[in-house]
Amino acid sequence: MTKKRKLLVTSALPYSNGPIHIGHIAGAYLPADIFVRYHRLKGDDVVFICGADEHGVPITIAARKRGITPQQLVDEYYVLNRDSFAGLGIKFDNFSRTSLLIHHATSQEFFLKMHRDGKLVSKESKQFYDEEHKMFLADRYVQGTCPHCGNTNARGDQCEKCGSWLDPMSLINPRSTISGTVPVVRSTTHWYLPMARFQKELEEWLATKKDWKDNVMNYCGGWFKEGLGDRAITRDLEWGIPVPLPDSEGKVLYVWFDAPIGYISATKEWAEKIGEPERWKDYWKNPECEIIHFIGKDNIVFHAIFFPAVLMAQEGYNLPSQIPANEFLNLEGRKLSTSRDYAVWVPDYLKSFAPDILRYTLAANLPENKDADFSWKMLQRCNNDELANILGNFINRTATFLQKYFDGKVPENVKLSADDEAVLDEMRLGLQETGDLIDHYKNRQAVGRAMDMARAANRYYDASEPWKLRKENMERCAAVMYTCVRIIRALNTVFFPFIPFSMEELFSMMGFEGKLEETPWNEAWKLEAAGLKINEPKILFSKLEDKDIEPELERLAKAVERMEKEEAEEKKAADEYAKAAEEKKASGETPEGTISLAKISIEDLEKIDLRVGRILSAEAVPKADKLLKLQVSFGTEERQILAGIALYYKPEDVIGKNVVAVCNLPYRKLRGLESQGMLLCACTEDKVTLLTTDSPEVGPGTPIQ
Ligand code: B3M
Ligand code: ZN
Repeated sequence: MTKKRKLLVTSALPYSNGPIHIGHIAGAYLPADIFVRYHRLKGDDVVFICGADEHGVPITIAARKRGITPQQLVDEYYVLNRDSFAGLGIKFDNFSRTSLLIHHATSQEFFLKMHRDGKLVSKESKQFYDEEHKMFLADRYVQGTCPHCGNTNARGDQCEKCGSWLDPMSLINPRSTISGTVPVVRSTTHWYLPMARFQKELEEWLATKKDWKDNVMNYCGGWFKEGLGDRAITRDLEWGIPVPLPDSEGKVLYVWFDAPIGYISATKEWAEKIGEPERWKDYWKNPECEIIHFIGKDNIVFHAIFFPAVLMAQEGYNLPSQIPANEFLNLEGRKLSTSRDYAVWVPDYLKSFAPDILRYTLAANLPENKDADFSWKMLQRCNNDELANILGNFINRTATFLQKYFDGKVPENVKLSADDEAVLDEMRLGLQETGDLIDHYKNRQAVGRAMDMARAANRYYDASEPWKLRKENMERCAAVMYTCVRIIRALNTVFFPFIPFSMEELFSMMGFEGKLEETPWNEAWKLEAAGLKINEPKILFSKLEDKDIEPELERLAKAVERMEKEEAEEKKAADEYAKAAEEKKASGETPEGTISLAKISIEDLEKIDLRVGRILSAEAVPKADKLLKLQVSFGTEERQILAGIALYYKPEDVIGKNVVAVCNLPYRKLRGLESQGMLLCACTEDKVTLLTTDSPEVGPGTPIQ
């Protein structure tokens, strides 16, 4: 008898700002549910935890767009998403919420312990601020023109067009995506977790994980190589868990700090619900328990590095035993896009189709080791060619035959032949091998192995020819039909983790005894069936016609049309930008002494952010005789500017001068040094003169109009 395992299984907490789609299901929910159902049948002690992630900026923005409060928004999605999971048979022991008091208290406790133990540092930084909405802007809420490729919709953290990583301050014409206004720069102070202090312990711990997936290990290796930095764990926002320290008004815990702690508070809530409030410790603080986080690959760093560091900074908590992270699921050959409504949403799906078809199709095509593709044709094929034609066919032919010729009663006192024994042995082996595959997060193979059992069952049926035996050898016929029911009993169990709804139906149709959910996995092939009376056979899987999936294909085709149009528009804008830059370069400079005839609009002029700056320091740049490296203050901010004036000015000549700078040019590199602006100079053939002002009223940062 193998030892029973104690497992705490979690699925990533979905954000409560939108419905669930098939990409979510394939990433973190279906694989976890299959795993949990299997381990329950094995007799292991499993608690399956999830909950809604109800904090974070996207939630406040979505609520604002709809003109409702964040609480109203998360209340709505809590119900919708909980029901989507239930509708698909993803059966958590608790689907909690991070807006609950128990979660706020637990997260604050974690923060306070780290603060008390001196594990946190506070730092001041500069960030864009939206004056209209009175909020600091996370990098991705600033948009502007990419300084590298001219994409006019580059986000502050990254340009999706050219892939460059950006500093939001380097965007040309930055604008707040929330209000559309031009953000200002402000300083703010936050608490950081200095991850470098945990790096050694994390690396040593991860080095012991020999059976973790490559994607997880590779990502972690990459981050370690780069070196872990400080991570801010607080934010300036109104919605979230308040920082539990004096003078922290308007500051909340960063959503990625509190969300993983949600696994713990959700377990606490579960323990309270079952009336054993201390039971959560049996999973989180008992080293015998294995904690398994099912997630999508975009969440790896938070589960394999960040959250473990937070746990290390507490006391006596278990670290995860496994993080089976999945890759992404594409749809009909394209990336899913929630903002462009290119997805299959679970509530929509459930209106027209049975949950098991999606569960089966996704399980058979999970993005376990590489991105995978889902298509409606694939769903139709999985249903028609496999569920209906193989599994359903075997069940159906057995049940109708029994009904017709045995009055629905499973024969008793039969004598099994070597062939009967052999097929039952294949069921034994199939259960064992399918189980091992599930246990090793190989669901694609596991589904295939289970379907092979159904194929073997059909082969056995065909080879035994019960329709002939009925006339020639009734005794053999009875033995074959008895064996077929035993096979169905095994298939019933082996398919239960994948397609639980149909298997529940099958179980009651066959009149099996006990409870399907309590069948011991390893024994399902040897359970007695003689004498059972089966109920009226019914078709478990009906065929999907082309017309059933056509509306779905049409909807996606429309979304593709929309996306292609938008992409073309973005490309056009970028091309125009590139062309304009090219022309500017080709036209050369206006000859000295003549005033340019080309007119620009007042709007063009207003685009240039000219400001007074004070030169704080200056030094020569080695091996660049024309350049001076200057530190220039603009009041709220300091910048490094490289100016081509070294032939005319010595560093000490310019320190303390108030100059005029163009502040919204893209940052650029000169001799490997970044220049974050350009100083205005009067240029003649033999001299470059810095424009300065000595008016006492104009301090650094004053705009010039
Ligand atoms: N809500 C991100 C996501 O849904 C995030 C997961 C939290 S897990 C602690 O992808
Ligand atoms: Zn770019």
